Amino acid sequence: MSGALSGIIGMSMLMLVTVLVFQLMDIVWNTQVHGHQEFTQRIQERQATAIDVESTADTTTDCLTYTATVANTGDTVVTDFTEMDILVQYTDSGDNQVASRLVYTSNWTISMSPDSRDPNAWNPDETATITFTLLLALKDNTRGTVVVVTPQGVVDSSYFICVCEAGNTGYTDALAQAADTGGNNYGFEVNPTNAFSDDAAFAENINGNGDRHRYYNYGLSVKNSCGIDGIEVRLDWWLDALGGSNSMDVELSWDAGTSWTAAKSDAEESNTEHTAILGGPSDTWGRTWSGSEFNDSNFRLRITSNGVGGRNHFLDWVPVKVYYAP
Ligand SMILES: [Ca+2]
Ligand SMILES: [Ca+2]
Ligand SMILES: [Ca+2]
Ligand SMILES: [Ca+2]
Repeated sequence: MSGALSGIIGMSMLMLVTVLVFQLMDIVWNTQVHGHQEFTQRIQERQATAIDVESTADTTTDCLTYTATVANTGDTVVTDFTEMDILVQYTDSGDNQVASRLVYTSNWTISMSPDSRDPNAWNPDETATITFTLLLALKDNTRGTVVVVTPQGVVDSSYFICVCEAGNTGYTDALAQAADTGGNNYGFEVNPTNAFSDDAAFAENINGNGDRHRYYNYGLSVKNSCGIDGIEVRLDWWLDALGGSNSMDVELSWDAGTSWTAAKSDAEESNTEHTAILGGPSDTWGRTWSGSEFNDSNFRLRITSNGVGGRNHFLDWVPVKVYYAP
């Protein structure tokens, strides 16, 4: 009896084990099939993905922030940018060799143009602008490498450079002003901010011979690896009436108004607006400048209204243009 019972129990156990083994095999098989399908899908996605880093450009003169223009030349969409990698390799301004992975949103951002399909997703035939910021600036006159890796593991790379290219800032407008000492100490006492732009509105210095006024915060941005070839200042100005040997002087400061260049003067008198150009593409106003001396914390421009006879001096615009070259 006990022998028969143990036989039945043995058979039951065997059947149970067999069922469990088959179930386990089924699970393993399904997992393998599923994994294989996923793997195949990833291979196919990867084969369908292609990008092309078409160009890079520095967006600031400090060689710190760059843009990479990257075309989606494949057939897949990138939606999750946290799965993308932006890798950079370069020599920084402290002469350190850097190889780092930049962090999405902290160190790099992406935008698509045109972004006509699926807003904020990077579709085939859309070009992405990737803006990336280095932890420390790229060394002057060197180039670094940026590598773009898609979530599918597809890679393209390009160089980015910190090299001065000859050019000029174009006429830039002041965004700040203040009366200086001299004359009646009020400078252009009426609407001084009207000299920020070329238009019908103008600043007025009333009966103020010898009055001085500062214009600054020009937002001039010149790489330190550039040499300064020339500085041009434009004065659009006139008088209320002729007579009295009137003129307008301009001086420039590179250290926030502590030191000044020798003045350049326009002595053309007119009672309607005329344009005077002081300095020019190859006139450095008597000194050697560095790029950083044009930034807003350093560069200042000072105007002096000269004359006798109590004339009013009117000023429409006083922009600055800086010429630079390697
Ligand atoms: Ca899109
Ligand atoms: Ca005045
Ligand atoms: Ca004008
Ligand atoms: Ca104006």
